[in-house]
Amino acid sequence: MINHLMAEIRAGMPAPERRLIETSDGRVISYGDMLGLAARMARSLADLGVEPGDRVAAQVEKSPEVVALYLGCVMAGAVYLPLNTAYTRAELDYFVGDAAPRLLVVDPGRRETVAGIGASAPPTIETLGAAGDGTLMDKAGVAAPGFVPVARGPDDLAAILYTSGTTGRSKGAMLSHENLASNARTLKDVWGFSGDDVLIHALPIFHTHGLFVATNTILFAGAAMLFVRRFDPAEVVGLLRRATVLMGVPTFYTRLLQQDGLTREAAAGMRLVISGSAPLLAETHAEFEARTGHAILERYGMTETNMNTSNPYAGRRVAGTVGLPLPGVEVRLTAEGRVLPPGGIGMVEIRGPNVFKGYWRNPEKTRAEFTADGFFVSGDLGTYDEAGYLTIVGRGKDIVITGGYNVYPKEVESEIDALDGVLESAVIGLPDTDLGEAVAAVVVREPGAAIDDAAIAAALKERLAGYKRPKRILFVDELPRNTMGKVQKATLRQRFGP
Ligand code: MCA
Ligand code: AMP
Repeated sequence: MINHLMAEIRAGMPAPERRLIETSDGRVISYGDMLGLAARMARSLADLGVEPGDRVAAQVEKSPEVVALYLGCVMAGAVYLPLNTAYTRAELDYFVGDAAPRLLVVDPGRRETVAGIGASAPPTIETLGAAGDGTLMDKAGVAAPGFVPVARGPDDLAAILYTSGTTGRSKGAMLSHENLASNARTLKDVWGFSGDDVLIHALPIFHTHGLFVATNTILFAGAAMLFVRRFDPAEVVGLLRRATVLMGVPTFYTRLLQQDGLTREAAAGMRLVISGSAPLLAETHAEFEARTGHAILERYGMTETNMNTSNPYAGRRVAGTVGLPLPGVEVRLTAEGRVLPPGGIGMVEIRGPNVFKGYWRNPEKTRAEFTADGFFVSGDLGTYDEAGYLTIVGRGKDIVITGGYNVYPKEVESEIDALDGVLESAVIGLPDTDLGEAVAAVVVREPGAAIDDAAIAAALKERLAGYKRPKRILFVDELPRNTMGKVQKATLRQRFGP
């Protein structure tokens, strides 16, 4: 048996000397370099005792070496578990406890922060730095070359990505080799990728967007990426002349529009500009087209499903919609158990080779989010028109999407409620021109308590990644509730919104 995902990446691979990644400081990593380093990473993982099926968690800064670690895990038959670099130690404790990784790879600067982690089943800890340094790189540097990829079938796991989900704590979405391969294959075809493409890659590589939609699609096409470590609008504008494709979250586009250098001329060599992860305002779409001549192609996906729908590459791109189902992906809308015709508003449900294998060690939650006929219940509300274009009109799940990151209000509320002086809180998303939505907390103090916003903000800093922390903390005497006792978040959004 072959290694399903690696075999397909190899099949699309151009000559080994062709460029895969170029970094902002001019470092070039060819396909040959990448596969060679990935094989030595795989050998190092095996030497460290990582066996097929073991989880390898990584909280590391973006660099080409991280791509080699990801591919090394795939080659070794391990399950890659990338973690947001913004997570605090308290957040890491949860992920390590839940996923029980065999190995945890962190930035050298965070080595001390993770000391003693995973008390009941401590992982081995190695380091990997953005400058290509760290103990794992030392090991890979002297590892024997020519690792033969471990046999893995289409249904074997390649990755677990944690998602905020609809209820409860963050859950690990189990993604198989074929989940990832089928989506990369489809996106390469429908978006017309070839070996001549050059993608501006300014996204983080610990989420679906930057890792699978961007990196896997490029690998399948044998194309190249200009790696920008953190999105910097001026740098991205400067790179447009050397690139053919840009992928980003809506905040990228609103920030790019503030750059004088964003002109028709600067973007003349581009063939495609893609947005996803959060709703793109029709107004941003129109402004971007007026400035550059490019109609942004919006698509829709989830951690659990990779990509589901996309506006067409050749054909009408309709602003405000997320386009048509991708080939091989079934998308339907339901309400009260009935499948809806065009025009109705209902729950978006998805079935196809892209849909994940379930939540890690959580069969009950997995069962609860699939229908009897195998559709995944997305938690998004949508409607589609006669031509089949889907529009996401809202979310059935209580979630805030800020700058493309999802924040689960319950998690933030639990942290705030645990503070002395706080009786209860409600976390909501308020419209924000830069981030789409900004996290806000509405807090009720305990009688007589004097806790203020600065004290709450300081306490949360220890516990929550920055993007989850409220941009505004507001105080009220009591939270509005309906007759069932449920907090009326819509009322709060109205009261504190613009
Ligand atoms: C950073 N901060 C944020 C965000 N990012 N606050 C709210 N929302 C955010 N998204 C906070 C930091 O904690 C910090 O706060 C302050 O803002 C400045 O941090 P900095 O790192 O300088 O921020 P930035 O460089 O301006 O980042 C904004 C960004 C970034 C470029 C929009 O968040 C980003 O790259 N987002 C992309 C997310 C993404 O890849 N999503 C895909 C998920 P303090 O000063 O208090 O410390 S995959 C997905 O959704 C699905 C499957 C799909 O369809 O793709
Ligand atoms: P996550 O899997 O947690 O990264 O986020 C997936 C969620 O992001 C989806 O369920 C949608 O709510 C949202 N999303 C992704 N792409 C879009 C889009 N183009 N328009 C609106 N919402 C989107």
